[in-house]
Amino acid sequence: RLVVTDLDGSLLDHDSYDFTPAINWLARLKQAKVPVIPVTSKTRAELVALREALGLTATPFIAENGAVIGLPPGWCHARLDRPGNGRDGMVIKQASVDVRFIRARLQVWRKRFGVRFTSMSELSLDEMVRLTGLDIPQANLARQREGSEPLLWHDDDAALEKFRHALEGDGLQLTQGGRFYHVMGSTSDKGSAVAWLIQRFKALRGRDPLSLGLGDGPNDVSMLNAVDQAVVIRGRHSLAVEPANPCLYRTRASGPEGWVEGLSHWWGDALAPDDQGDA
Ligand code: 2M8
Ligand code: MG
Ligand code: MG
Repeated sequence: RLVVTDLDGSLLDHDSYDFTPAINWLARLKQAKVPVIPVTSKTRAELVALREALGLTATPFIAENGAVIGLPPGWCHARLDRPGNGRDGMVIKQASVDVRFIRARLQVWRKRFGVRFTSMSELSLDEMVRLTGLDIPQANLARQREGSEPLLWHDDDAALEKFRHALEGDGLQLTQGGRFYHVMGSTSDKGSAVAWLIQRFKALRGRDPLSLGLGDGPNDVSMLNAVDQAVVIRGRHSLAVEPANPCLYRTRASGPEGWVEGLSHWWGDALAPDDQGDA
């Protein structure tokens, strides 16, 4: 088994970033040796402290909507990976284009089309704190982007579609999180990163995991299509494109309460204490 999960608005409350309601289920999954893999818009820098707090330091992570994948030693492959190049011997895979290229193209399209947006790198630290509810150190970590750039859109829908189309010509794509739009390489969404990680699980363990995915936003749809069992957590955005996964459960509760509701729906009976977890 394997769990892939969005953080903001899913495992973490959208506003307070609290995950207390999920603590019991996290402990249960740990006991059953089921890897819980954060798949998030957050940066690698933000994930250092968060993985610690969530007790998820031994599992991989997917950061910046699929642009950055981190593999702990237990998930590395002698033939497929170079020796750990990250913190704690983690192997870091950069699956997107460099954020400097993204920022340069954003300037080009703003100038050419006159569209109105503010990218995260243009926000002051104070504005970041006010908009997200993060504290100053956390906001600083959120600004350490490697392969994606969040932005606030101030223009209309027609302008957004024109902008999206122009980015596609650059090999970039636009996806929507809770507060921000995110621009990244067109091949590096959450779904592709999760599919890659499931292949890695198979290469290491010799069998396919039963995978469960949870998310609340438009940027989670590709991930929810890449897993065996999916949970759409009640959120603030309607999903413009609905997941095509036939094994889909929609929660009534939002945030971490919805996360618990979704896990209980699919695995409530299946995770007995003696379950070895990786079946
Ligand atoms: C941004 O991500 C969220 C994800 O839903 C959003 O789009 O609203 C990212 O900048 C992330 O790095 C940051 O931690 C988060 C804070 O709310 O916002
Ligand atoms: Mg979310
Ligand atoms: Mg499978």
